[in-house]
Amino acid sequence: MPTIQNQLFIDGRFVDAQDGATIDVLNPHDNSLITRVAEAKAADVELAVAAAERAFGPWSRMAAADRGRLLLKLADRIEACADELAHLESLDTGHPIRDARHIDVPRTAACYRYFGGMADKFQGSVVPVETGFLNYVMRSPIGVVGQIVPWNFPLMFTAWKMGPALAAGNTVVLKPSEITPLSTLRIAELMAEVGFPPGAVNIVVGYGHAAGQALAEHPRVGKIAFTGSTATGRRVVEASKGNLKRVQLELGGKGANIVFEDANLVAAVNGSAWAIFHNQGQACIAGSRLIVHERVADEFLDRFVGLAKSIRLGNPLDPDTEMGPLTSALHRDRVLAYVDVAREQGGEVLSGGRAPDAAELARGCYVEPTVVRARATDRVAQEEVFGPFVTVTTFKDDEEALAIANGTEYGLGSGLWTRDLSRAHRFGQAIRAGMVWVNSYKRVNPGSPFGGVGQSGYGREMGFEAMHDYTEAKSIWVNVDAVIPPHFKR
Ligand code: TXE
Repeated sequence: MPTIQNQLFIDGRFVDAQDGATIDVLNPHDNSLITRVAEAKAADVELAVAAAERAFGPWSRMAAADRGRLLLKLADRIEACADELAHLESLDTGHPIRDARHIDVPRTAACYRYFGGMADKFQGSVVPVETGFLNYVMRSPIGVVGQIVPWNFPLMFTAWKMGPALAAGNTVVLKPSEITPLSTLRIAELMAEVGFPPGAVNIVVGYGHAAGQALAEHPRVGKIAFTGSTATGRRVVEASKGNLKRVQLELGGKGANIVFEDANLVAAVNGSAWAIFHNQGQACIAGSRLIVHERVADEFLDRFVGLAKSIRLGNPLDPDTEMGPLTSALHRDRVLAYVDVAREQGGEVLSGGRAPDAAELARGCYVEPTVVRARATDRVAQEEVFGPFVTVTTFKDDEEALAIANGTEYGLGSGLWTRDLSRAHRFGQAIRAGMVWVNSYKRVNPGSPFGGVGQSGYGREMGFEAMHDYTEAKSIWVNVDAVIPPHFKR
């Protein structure tokens, strides 16, 4: 069994909430209680911010290479605990254990390692200004940053947020989702073990309306980085305005995934199934809108629906399981309600659309892989369902494909399948999105910027972009040997 931490992590110590409140953490496989975790409210967030403020001076002045070394040590420690962390993530979120072990944990370690290496390589610049002056631009940390993480990829998303923030010299108060706090608390424990100083990282588990709101409003938090729904993102922007804190938003998506008539259909079918059904479709970049050329639609759908029906649902801790439960019962109900919405608007359910029959899954949050034929303007093709639910729409020509792809308010991830090189580049540039994958889908790497446009948010995680987003440019002018005549002559 993995180590389960169930207290808040403030100033280098695990502590109860000041009012003793707790949150039940459930296993989505059967809705049984895993543990009760301390619930932070505004007073606990205040303690965490104060600890992060005290830690900021020493942490930001520490040699960048030393901050980097701690992140590298953390990456090593995560790899040493890979089985345990995978188990914990799988138990808490419902990720199939094979994915948690071979995707979430390695990507988490890789992210901390990338930013550990980045810490002493991210640098400012010298500007060639007028004679007699030296002007250099430093990248200074912002200070205390607040980070709010959702429940779909807790282990990975905390790495995406904490890695660059810490490498750049900020201190962190992070609020995991109240639904899935366990891997984040374990990471905090590993951080303490490898030598992160008290206060550099603080974890306040709590509800959005209380702890999340307090963090977003906090007058001494310099930046808030948020991943979650577009509606909550708007509330975060509203809450942040008191001290004009910087805001970075990674919000919803409605990923277009276009299959052209010249695509390698075998690759397109497999890639499209990964695009939507990995993590039960609970991914902001999920390829949730399949847009298929009408000439290949029948053959494509025949194979794709066959594959969807064959996916093995089961207890996420079983190594043979390919798809686990959704992460909460509330969310399962939300996803299943969209099946009715699809039918009401004339959509045709080609597979799934219901909870599985198997008795051993009856108490869990399971939904069968669901494929729905819908029009591009239907609600299910416009709103983020965030489940194993994909709409299929056909098109006649490139112009129509692009109009459908760009026909939502979102702009996060999207993919296209074609053998035509110039079309691949043309669409890569024309699709309104933060990321486009050609003959592939959902590739991420700590070096490559991740984020969206439109209602998918702004700012970028990972890569140099993230380091920019976690620092301020500070311009310093030094008069080396300039003689400046007096401006006001007396
Ligand atoms: O998200 P919320 P929910 C989308 C997806 C899903 C929908 C609703 O479509 O169906 O959102 O999920 C914290 N101030 N995504 O309701 O509310 C909350 O505690 C500050 C997309 O779970 O956005 C949690 O830590 N924080 C997505 C985090 O926000 C607040 C990931 C996300 O919760 C808050 C998850 C408040 N007022 C859902 N209210 C993605 N982009 O990957 C809540 N929170």
